[in-house]
Amino acid sequence: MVISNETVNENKLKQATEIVTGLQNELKDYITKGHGPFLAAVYDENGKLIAKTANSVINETCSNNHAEMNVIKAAEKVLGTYDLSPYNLSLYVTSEPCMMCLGGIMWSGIKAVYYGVPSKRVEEITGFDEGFKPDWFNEFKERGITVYGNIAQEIGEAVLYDYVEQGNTVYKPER
Ligand code: AZG
Ligand code: ZN
Repeated sequence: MVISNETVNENKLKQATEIVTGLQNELKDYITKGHGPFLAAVYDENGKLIAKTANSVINETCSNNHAEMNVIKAAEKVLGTYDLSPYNLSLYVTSEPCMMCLGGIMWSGIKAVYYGVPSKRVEEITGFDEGFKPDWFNEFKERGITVYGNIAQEIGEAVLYDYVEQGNTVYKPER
């Protein structure tokens, strides 16, 4: 069941479902190339793709290299700015942003977030730690950032199940 911090707009949801489903399918190829199981894309308000990047924590040996952090960096490089807010950009991602990426999204000036699998399910299926989060749907709403979640969730969950079944790495610091 899709959730949002605004009244659901069917056009936005239809477009987001197409994009997130496409990302989930593409993600399978990224995983075979050694990426972590998360893929993100940034689009402008005309539906033009600005940047697309997968998680590269393992293959680039950097704990911050989540799909969302990578795609924000890439979009800022493409547009030549550290402030994306004038561009009315949307971020699409295969799973709910983690604790770190919520901060990264806030500081970037992204205006909307559309995600697939909720963090609770990511943690249950894979064992990744998504961190602790405030009531971020409302926090983002107050900052003018629209959020839609649980988009094409089952397709995304299947990709995560496969990632684990194939014996891929679930990185996490020791406790
Ligand atoms: C993650 N969650 C998301 N959404 N994206 C990543 O790149 C992640 N890495 N670990 N958890
Ligand atoms: Zn993250």
